[in-house]
Amino acid sequence: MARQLRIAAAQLGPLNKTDSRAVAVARLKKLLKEAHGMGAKFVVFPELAFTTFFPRWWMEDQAEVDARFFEKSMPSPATQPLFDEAKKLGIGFYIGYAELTPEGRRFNSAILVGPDGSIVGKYRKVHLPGHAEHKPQAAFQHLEKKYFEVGDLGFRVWRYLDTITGMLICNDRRWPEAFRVLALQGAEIVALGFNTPTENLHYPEPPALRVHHHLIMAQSMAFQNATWLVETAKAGYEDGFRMFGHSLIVAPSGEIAAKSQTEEDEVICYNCDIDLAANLKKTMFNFAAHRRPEHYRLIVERTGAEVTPAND
Ligand code: CDV
Repeated sequence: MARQLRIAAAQLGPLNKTDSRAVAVARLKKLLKEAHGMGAKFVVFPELAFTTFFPRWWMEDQAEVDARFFEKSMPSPATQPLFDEAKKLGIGFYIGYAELTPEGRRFNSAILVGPDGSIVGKYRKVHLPGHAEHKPQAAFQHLEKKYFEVGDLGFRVWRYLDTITGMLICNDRRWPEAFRVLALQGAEIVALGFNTPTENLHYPEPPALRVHHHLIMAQSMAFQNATWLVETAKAGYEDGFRMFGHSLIVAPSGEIAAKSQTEEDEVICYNCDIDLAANLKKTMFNFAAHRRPEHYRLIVERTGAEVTPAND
């Protein structure tokens, strides 16, 4: 019998600098209840879902940054109500947060939580975009390289709700290598939260083109890896800085099954046939039959592009 899982993407509208954890958790709980009312069994929340997207600000007092934006434990007294609600409803979720470890290390992390409220898996973001130095001339900063270390847990999948589920975070969605490593471990669902500014920090770019790239990447990554892909935004004007929405549920066929319509709190939901990719995995994307890793060595041996023409 085909496996069906009703999955929701629970998009968050803006969370401003002044919004407390209690405000964020109350909104997340409301979205969780809404998703449950729509029949969802698994809810994907955004990246850094408990606070504003703080890497847009240069801040020098690290102790204050830690206190305001990082979680020293998960769940914590402030975030526990979300876990309690999920357990009460019997619903699993993915959520992103800023993690401060007992050793004082900082990561942009996401966790997979089971319907019993227990943490099943953790992922720490590998592809950190932006810069580490202050750019005072820029309209806003993107300081993920200042505030976080590169994730040290690799790209993993977990047995979860009768599926094989992997996690990624935001900028990872631009790197085919990340998806392929999950697909090589049998990923059937990839859950991903994001915060993507509508404006390009580096050069002028039409907002519609940025959304276009978001859509084509999601569709191609899902298809080429024969997985369901759930991407959930934090969107809207946070303290005046806009981020686009377009939360998505994409089928292994590469078709968009559901898409958000607003830049506010919004739940989208889809009945995902987890076995939909079976034929694709047996034919076109039968990795065992068709992949040629002996010709892919540069992928792991070389980081930046070098011009090395065969006829030099
Ligand atoms: N939070 C992110 O990783 N944002 C990046 C932006 C900076 C391009 C993204 O890939 O959406």
